[in-house]
Amino acid sequence: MGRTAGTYTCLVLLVLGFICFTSLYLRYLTSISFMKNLPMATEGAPILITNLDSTLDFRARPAVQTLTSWHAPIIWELMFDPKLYDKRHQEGNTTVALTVFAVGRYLDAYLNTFLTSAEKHFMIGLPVTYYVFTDLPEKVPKFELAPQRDLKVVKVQKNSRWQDISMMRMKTISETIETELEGKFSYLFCFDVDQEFKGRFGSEALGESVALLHAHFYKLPKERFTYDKQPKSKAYMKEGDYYYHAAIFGGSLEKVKALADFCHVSIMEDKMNEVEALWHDESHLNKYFWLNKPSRLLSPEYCWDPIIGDKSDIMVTRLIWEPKQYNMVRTR
Ligand code: 5GW
Ligand code: MN
Repeated sequence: MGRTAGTYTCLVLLVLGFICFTSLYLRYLTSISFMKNLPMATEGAPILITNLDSTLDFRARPAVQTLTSWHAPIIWELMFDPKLYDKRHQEGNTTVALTVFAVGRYLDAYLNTFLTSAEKHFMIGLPVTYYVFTDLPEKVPKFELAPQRDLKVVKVQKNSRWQDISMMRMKTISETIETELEGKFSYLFCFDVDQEFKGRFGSEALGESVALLHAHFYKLPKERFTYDKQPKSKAYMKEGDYYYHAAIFGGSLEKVKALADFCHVSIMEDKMNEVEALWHDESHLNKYFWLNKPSRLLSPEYCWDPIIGDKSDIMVTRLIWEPKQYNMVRTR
């Protein structure tokens, strides 16, 4: 009797062990096949950072898409190990520049909140330089920046049409990369000012060419994407992959310059042809990312509009849209 029970237990343990082993092995195999599909590191990227994305867990968020058809990761909370990303970027001496425009009334309305909150949440642990573009340099608030963080103010002209304030950012960004930034930074991020950081916006967001999924569109069918539909415009698109939000884009300096140049040249051509894209610079940005696929996508956790009722996919709000101030409304 005792012997039979012993043999039986032994058998059950063996079977359990086998099941455990096979499932672990299968998991390992699938993770390897995921890795094979990941974008290859480009030349020049520090070796330490090269294989970081092979640590991403693409199954951490079953309810949302975490990989594009061209194998770019879409970054959501739980997919990445923040400490590991920070450590590797620190070891690789990654440096980050951030551009933000605060022209006219937008300076008083938004800049202070944007910068104060960025000091708490944006790329903490890495050297960061803010570039603030404004027509009112003397009105930029004085800041106590954390060590390794710097702020530069660049004076720009104020365009009279609001569409031009927004669109001409592309020209200024391109020129600034060429004259100021090239060679000094590993990555550049460009932000709208009317937003507030609320949670970690860290090194997991860094990549060669980074686009943001628009919070209002990421769940909608493609037919509802508001691409430009005028064949006369350079931004005209028949079809696309996603609807990207122009409030945040980034990447290597080279890639951001290519994007900014593309958008600026397209905007100028449209002006010559007396056409203006539906959503201005954002329409051109969407066209650029359709023709030049981003290597990394940020989920709407990286730029959320609190007005949206369905928050079921949003585990962390890292950055939120500020409410529009009504003394500045226009037809958008
Ligand atoms: C002002 C009135 C209407 C539209 C834009 C402006 C405006 C934009 C401005 O007066 N000053 C300014 O610095 N901007 C910059 O352009 C800000 O960085 C702003 O975040 C960015 C885009 O304009 P937004 O934020 O009003 O556009 P949406 O797409 O968020 O509505
Ligand atoms: Mn905005």
